[in-house]
Amino acid sequence: VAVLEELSLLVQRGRAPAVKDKVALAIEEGISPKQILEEGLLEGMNVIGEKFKINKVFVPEVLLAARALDAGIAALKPLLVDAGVEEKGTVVIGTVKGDLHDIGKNLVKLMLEGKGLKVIDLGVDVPAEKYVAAAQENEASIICCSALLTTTMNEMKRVVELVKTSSLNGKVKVMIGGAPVTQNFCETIGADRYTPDAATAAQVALEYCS
Ligand code: B1M
Repeated sequence: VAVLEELSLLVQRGRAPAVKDKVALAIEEGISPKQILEEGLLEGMNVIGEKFKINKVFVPEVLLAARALDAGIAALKPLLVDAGVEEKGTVVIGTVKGDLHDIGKNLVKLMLEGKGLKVIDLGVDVPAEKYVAAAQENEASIICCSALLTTTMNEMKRVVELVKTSSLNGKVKVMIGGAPVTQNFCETIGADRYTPDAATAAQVALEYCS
């Protein structure tokens, strides 16, 4: 679909206001929010990710693309989140210590809210202790950890260990995700669940809460 290709290109070029307008146009054309997100917005960021890997683009371009992606996601938000749904449970979410990537985490947060779950967002660079303290304070049922770097994903192991040795043991599920995270890694560190994308994470979280 032409409008999705244009959207992907606008994300790659970091054109935040134009991305916002194009999302509105795609909605008007009747394209589903899922398609706009996956085949337009995220596709654009995938291309940038590949170019970043081979040094064809650098941090400033990636930051501009990230800002444009955020603008697009914000424009989609009303379609992804049902207003006024009753809260079904509480989830603590954050990107692990040492890691500043937050686009995936924000997307998971949006989808969780869309399922009627209350989300406590701890932001980025979150140490294991902070997840546990927040889950205790807010009587959360789930901790969601995001990591985008192979060097930071090991912090998830610390979260799992800390939960197991705290009052949360057996009460709180630890869910993990992010580009370098795998099912195998999940089993190795003893986390409760790995999900590959935001929509699946929200679905699983809802099942845990009901
Ligand atoms: Co960085 N970066 N980055 N980066 N960056 C990656 C991750 C990298 C793969 C790029 C590459 O080399 N190809 C690479 C990591 C290599 C590795 O560890 N194996 C990398 C690197 C090296 C770095 C720096 C070290 C670069 C440098 O400074 N030299 C640096 C590290 C900073 C730090 O964190 N300490 C860095 C910095 C940055 C920016 C600041 C420029 C920017 C982040 C901006 C921001 O987040 N606000 C950035 C970006 C944007 C990327 C890429 C290009 C895109 C990531 C992204 O947002 N994708 C990325 C390349 C790539 O991933 N292909 C890259 C879109 C997002 C929606 O996807 O986060 O995967 P993702 O989320 C998915 C799923 O993974 C899942 O749901 C989402 C989709 O539905 N999911 C979860 C995510 N979290 C979940 C949690 C769950 C469940 C599912 O909980 C239950």
